[in-house]
Amino acid sequence: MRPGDPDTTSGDRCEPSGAEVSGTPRAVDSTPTGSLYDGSVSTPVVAVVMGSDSDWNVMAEAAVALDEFGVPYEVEIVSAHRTPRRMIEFGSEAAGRGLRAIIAGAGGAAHLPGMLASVTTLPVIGVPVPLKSLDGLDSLLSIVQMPAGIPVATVAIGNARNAAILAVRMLATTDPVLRGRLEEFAAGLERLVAEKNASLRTP
Ligand code: RP5
Repeated sequence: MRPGDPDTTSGDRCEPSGAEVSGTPRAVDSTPTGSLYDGSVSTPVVAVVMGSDSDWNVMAEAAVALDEFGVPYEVEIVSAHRTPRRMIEFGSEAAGRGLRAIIAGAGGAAHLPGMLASVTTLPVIGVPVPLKSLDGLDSLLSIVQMPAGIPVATVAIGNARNAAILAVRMLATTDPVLRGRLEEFAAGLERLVAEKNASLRTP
């Protein structure tokens, strides 16, 4: 399954609350060659997984950001409750398949990120997906309150884009080209704030 494939019409999802405001800088591609992320390698290094296709309207933002940074990824529905055996298989095999980070989104009784973290040594980034009831607070608490020893890095409710950027930061610790893209991205954020200040001061 790739971005755009899942049917996002089902479920009782709220609109994504963590979506970035328009005008947020996008990563700029000025890639020198010689990087894992120069476009020559398409083997996924990040998995974007979610409990249901109804999570895709939130999780798609992670895919968009990974595309911006030129990071290959895979997308799959893996449900902690509906496909528990597949979830264990997926988590157990993830590191061996060459993945370096897992972004896991789920809503409500959001056990997927934590359960994946329990069967892999890879970093797991959890995205609390907001449902209609409780505005995602249930999802957030389900993901963030992990027991000692089994961490899940939890981003804000609905903020799958930040999950992807965090994954890119993890990968960039061993890839200077990716680090360069992050620096350009951060510079873009600074420029954006400067532009907003300028327009505020313009009568
Ligand atoms: C969770 O249950 C999923 O992550 C999803 O957010 C929620 C509802 O799933 P659907 O009933 O919309 O398939 O496991």
